[in-house]
Amino acid sequence: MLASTKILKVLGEEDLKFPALTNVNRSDDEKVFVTRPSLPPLEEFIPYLEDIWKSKVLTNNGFYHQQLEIELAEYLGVPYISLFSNGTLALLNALQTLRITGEVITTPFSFVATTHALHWNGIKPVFVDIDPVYCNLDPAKIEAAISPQTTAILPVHVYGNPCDVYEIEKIADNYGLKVIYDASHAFNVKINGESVLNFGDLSVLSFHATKVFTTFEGGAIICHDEKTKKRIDFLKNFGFADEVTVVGPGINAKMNEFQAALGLLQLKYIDEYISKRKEIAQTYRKELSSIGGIRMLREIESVKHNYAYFPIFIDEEKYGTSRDDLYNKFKENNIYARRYFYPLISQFPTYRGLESASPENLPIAEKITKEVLCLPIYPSLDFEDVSGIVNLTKNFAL
Ligand code: T4K
Repeated sequence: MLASTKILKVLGEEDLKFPALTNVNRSDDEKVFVTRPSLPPLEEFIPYLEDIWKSKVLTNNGFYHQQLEIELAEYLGVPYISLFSNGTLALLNALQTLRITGEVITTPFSFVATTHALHWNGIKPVFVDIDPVYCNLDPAKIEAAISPQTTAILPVHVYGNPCDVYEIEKIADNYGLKVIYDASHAFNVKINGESVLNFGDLSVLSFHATKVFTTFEGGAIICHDEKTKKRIDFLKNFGFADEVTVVGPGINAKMNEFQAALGLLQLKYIDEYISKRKEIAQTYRKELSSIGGIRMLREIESVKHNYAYFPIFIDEEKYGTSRDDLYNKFKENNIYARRYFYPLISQFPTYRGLESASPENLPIAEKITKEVLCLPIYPSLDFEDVSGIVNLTKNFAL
C-alpha cells in the first residue's frame, strides 16, 4: 500500500478500526475552542511526505528545513532565521546564544514558558509590571528593577501587540543590556512597515498548533548577522561545527523535515488565514463595543496586526457579573474561551517566593489577570458561532 493511501485511511472518517491511532473525537465537533490549527488541504501535504519517504532525510538541516529558512526570512522581512523544534527550545537557545546570566527583567503576564526558559538557564527572573492598555512590559518601570546582576530584558509581544520597542531599546542601550523578545504571538506583525521581529538582539517565534502560523510544533530565532546565526545553528545541533568539532554545549532543538515541509505549504495560505482572523476580530469589535464593562484592545494604526488572539477585559462592576462567571457560562454552552494569562507566572510555586513576584510589585498585572478572557478566533470559526458568542456575551450582562 502506498504511504499516502495508508495515511488517508488512518484519518478516514469511516475507518475507526484502529481507535488508538485517531484523535478524532466526535463530541469535539460541537465544541468551539479558543483556537483550532489552520491546516492546508491534506492532499497538498501528501507529495511532501512521499518525497521525505523517498529521500529518507527526516531531519538535520534537510532540504525543506533550508528552504523554509529562506522563504520565511523573505516573507517576514527579516535578515536571518533559524528554525527550532518548538518555541520553548528556541527561547532556551536564544539565552544561551547571547550567554545571558545573572538576572533578567521580564513580564509576569505571559505563557509560563517565557520564565521557564530563564529558570532552565539558571537565570533569576525579575518581574516588572505591565502597562494597563496593551498588557506588555511597562518600560517606565524597568529602570527601577535594574541591578548590577541584570544582563538582559525578556519582554513579550503579548497577543501579538508590539511592546514599546523604542523605549526598551533606549533603556537597554543606556545600561548595556541585551534584549530578547518573546515574539511567540507576533508572527508577521509590523510597525510602520518594519517587522517587529527586527527589534532587539534576538526575537523568538512559536509555531505551535495554537499559533497563527503552525508547523505542528515549531519555533524560530530571528537574528541580525551571519555570525550569530551560525552560533544559534551550532547550539541547536549539540554544538557541532563539523563531524569532529563541538564548539559549545549545544542541545538537540532542530526542526524536522515534516515540520518544515508543512511550514512551506502553510506559507501559501498564511495571508488568507490572517485575513479571515481579521474579519472575525472586526465582527467582535463592532458587536461588543456597546456592552458596558467590556474593554477590548485598540488596534494601533501604525501596526499591521495578525489577530492571533482576541482578549476582552471584564470590569465586573460595570458588566454586572465576573469574568469567571462568563467563562463558565461559555463552557456550559460548549464554548471554550481561555483565561490567557491566568494565573500570573509570578504566582506559580517556582516563582512566587521571589521578591519581584509580590502582588504589590505587580498591581496592573494582578488586576488584568482577573479580567481577561480570550474569545475563540481562528480561520475556520464560522460566523454563526461568532454570533452565538456575541449574543451570549450581550445577554449575560446584567
Ligand atoms: N512564549 C509564549 C508567549 C507562548 O505563548 C508560548 C506558547 C511559548 C512561549 C512556548 O512556545 P511552544 O514551546 O509551545 O512552541 C497553549 C500552547 O500549548 C502553547 O504553545 C501556547 N504558548 C499557549 C498560549 O497556549 P494550552 O495549555 O492552552 O494548550 P491547549 O492544549 O489547551 O490548547 C488550547 C486549545 O487549542 C485547545 O482547547 C484546542 C486547540 N488545539 C490545541 C492543540 C494542541 C487544537 O485544536 N489542536 C491542537 O493540536 O497552551
